[in-house]
Amino acid sequence: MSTAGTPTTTRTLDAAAPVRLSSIEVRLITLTLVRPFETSFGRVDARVVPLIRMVADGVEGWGEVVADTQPLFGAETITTARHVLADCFIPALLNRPLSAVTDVAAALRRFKGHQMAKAGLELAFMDLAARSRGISIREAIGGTRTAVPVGVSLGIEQTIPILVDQVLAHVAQGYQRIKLKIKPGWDLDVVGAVRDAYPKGWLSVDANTAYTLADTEHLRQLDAFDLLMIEQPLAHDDMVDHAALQRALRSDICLDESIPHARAAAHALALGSCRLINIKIGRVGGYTEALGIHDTCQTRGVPVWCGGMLECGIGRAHNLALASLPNFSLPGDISASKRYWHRDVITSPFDVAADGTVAVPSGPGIGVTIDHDFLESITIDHQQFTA
Ligand code: NPG
Repeated sequence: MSTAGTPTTTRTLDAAAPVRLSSIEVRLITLTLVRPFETSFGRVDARVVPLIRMVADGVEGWGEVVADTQPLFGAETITTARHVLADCFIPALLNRPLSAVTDVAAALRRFKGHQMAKAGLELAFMDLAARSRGISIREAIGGTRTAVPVGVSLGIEQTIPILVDQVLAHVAQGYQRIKLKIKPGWDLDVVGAVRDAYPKGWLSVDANTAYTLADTEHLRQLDAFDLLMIEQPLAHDDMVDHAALQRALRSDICLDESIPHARAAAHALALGSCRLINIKIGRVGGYTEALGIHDTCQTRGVPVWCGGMLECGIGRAHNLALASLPNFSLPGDISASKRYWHRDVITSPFDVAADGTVAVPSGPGIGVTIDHDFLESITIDHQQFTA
């Protein structure tokens, strides 16, 4: 399943010519989820989404910041992102030449943390750079797939029968993998009932840090369900306990929250803390680190897959471009637009084909057209920074 070996892909991460950004905008939009989404750390009904738009020489680029209003998945929030963008990161990017997305990473490297805010800028720059060359981000980063295999992540429900109905409905739509959110009190019975209803397909669970090493014996019972993986069972900043747990489990552990950058990925694999890694471009600060994690894993024969953060069409278009890379060999959390939103911010919403794949946009940059009228109608704040 993995695509082991040294990456051989050619990448074009630079713009057609060195870029001097004339403006960077931070826009906040609101979107209400079609169905509330509950994880071990809470329930989401709606998102406020910070979007980034960059302009240089008449070419624009769009990015999305995946921070939430509360620091529950990670330490960042929309408020902290707006602060570091306005007061630290954007001033560091304006009025200097930037040739490639790696220059954006380099200009921001001295600032600690705040990967989600940094990612918004890297994403917008990558879109702009690829558009300036008239190529898609998929082509720019050396993606080899034109459609990527996808799964769906199903939240905690009121009852097990409601969840089982959700599972069967999404299997019928073609999704190649079902991921269940688990937490203490919503785990073994739930996974058992879903396994009975969906005996053969790819099934995984995601605990979002809800357990401790003291739960090892409990978690070992998940081995009976032939899971594709157990995602992030222990603390967000842990690797040592995960290594002990991985030794005790037959199931593969996949790390998410514990991997904020490529160095952490290398450490986790060296320690045996996991056998799989989920890459979220927003969690790791953007393309530079996401590509680094991809390559680190590929070199070691470790498959990766693309995580999701309930992105709107802009962030999801970036996810699709990233997931076109060869070592993304497991289905990603990249569902159809209609699973999240009544109306997406792009003119052609993403859909899942009957074979359980989503097409990677082929137009320049992220390859989607933004629905500007709709975007304006859901905008709640707009800041513009000029050179
Ligand atoms: O399809 O975008 C999606 C959601 C996938 O389960 C998903 N994301 O922990 O991975 C996660 C979870 C999440 C969602 C985390 C929102 C944080 C915010």
